[in-house]
Amino acid sequence: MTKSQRPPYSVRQIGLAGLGAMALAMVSLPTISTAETISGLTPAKIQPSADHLKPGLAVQYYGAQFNHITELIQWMDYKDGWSGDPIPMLNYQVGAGNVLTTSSNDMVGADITGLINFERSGSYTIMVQSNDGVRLNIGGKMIYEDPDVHGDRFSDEITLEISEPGWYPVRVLYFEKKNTSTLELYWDPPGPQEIDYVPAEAFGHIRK
Ligand SMILES: [Ca+2]
Repeated sequence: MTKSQRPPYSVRQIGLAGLGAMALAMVSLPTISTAETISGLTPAKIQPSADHLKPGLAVQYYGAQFNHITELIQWMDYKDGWSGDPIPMLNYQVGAGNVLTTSSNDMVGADITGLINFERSGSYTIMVQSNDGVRLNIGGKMIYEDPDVHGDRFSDEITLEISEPGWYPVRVLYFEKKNTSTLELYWDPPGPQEIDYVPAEAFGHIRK
């Protein structure tokens, strides 16, 4: 650290009690960290017409115990999953209840695929809450991952710079190991809306 980069105070000036108070103040504030900005997302090559689009996201399920998203990916390489009922929107915070559209409450892996509609260009702030592991890809970019076993946990705010309106490919890899499960995707689109779940009408998939 050079002299010019030194913070304008020292531990000795604040005192350890002061540092403790600062830490407490940080804990009690909402966890809004410096937003990461991601641009260069690629829309779907062929924009689907409304009559080709089925509601919600398609999902392939895998019944096994995973501890990390990479374990799910390896498992998917040599095991066939089964097609589940489409996922209307990502608003699952179900406690110990069934995971997504399965009738299982534990040991579920999910490969969720489809399209998400960014109706306007501009900045979309998104947030993910997960329990357990998740990896989110949109428009060919990895947007977020929290890949291991954990209780309900939010991402930071992530800003997507969308330069071209339209449908973008989305893929969510997710697993629930045991106990409670959560998978939520929120956004704050450009314009007057506030942050809320990405609505069902913004998701679609092409039937395979
Ligand atoms: Ca869990």
